[in-house]
Amino acid sequence: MKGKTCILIGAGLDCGKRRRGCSMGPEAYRVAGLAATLANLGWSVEDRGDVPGPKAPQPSTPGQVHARAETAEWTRLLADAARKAKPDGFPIFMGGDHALSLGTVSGVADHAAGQGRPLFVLWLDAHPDIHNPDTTASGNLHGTPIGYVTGQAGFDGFPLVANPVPPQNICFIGLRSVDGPERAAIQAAGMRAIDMRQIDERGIAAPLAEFIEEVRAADGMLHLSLDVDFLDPSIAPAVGTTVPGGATFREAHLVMEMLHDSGLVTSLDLVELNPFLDERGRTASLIVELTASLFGRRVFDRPTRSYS
Ligand code: 5AB
Ligand code: MN
Ligand code: MN
Ligand code: MN
Repeated sequence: MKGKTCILIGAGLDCGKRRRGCSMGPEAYRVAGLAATLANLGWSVEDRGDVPGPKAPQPSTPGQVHARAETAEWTRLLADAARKAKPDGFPIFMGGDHALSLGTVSGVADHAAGQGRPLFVLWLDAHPDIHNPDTTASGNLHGTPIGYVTGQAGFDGFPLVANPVPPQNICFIGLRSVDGPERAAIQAAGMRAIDMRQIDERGIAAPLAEFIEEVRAADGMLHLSLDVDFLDPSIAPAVGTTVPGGATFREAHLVMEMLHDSGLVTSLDLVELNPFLDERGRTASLIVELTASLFGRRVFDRPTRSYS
């Protein structure tokens, strides 16, 4: 993790769906002590403030693509912020809903291409978010970032994706709500999709370790996108799209601890926190604690082991 500098970027995008509240996410992470937590782990922390993107518009008719122009503008701004931050350290994008990843992932992909290294993406989420504006039934663009960054058609008005992420470089973990066109896209591209059943059967460490080894073998950079709904709603209630049967507290920490030990993660999205739906800040605090595990908090040092 480069230079031990991390860069906080507020991305209060709230136009990727109709239910509002994710615009308050960046401030919730600040109040929950994200910067001090990382500083205590030995990182220098630079908070670049909030990207001044457009506000969420009034809810549109269900089924229509919601807030296309606003989301396109956020995509431009956040790709730019990502390209600017990457050479200076480890960017943490404090969302904001998951539509912010159209910008962050495409910007980080441009940076990786400039370094001549492949970009890999780990998507911790109940949903694969691999729609495009033509396949989405809800019209909510927070369900489309993987469609966009892999170069699917249908994103008229959005910046062209200069460096699409190959579907083979993406790993989903935690899936339990997948729409028909999404299942078809995942199967057609042969993507790595770890659903909750696989986690029940194999545990979460073995499939994650396989993916980490692949990233390492390719000398890749790894972008992590953490959707609050990856977690079980009983521990993380502050999200609009709750789906039962999500990752437990320890499964989530183990993922972060293993990723820390891998040394491969170079950028992070924290998305879909809706502080309006939280209970005394517990979801915001949990995400800060998980980020701490990713940035090196541990109980004891331990020797490397294999997960098979
Ligand atoms: B999230 C759904 N697939 O397209 C759709 O929370 C849900 O960023 C999308 O993962 C969920 O509206 C988007 C039904
Ligand atoms: Mn998502
Ligand atoms: Mn989700
Ligand atoms: Mn969601």
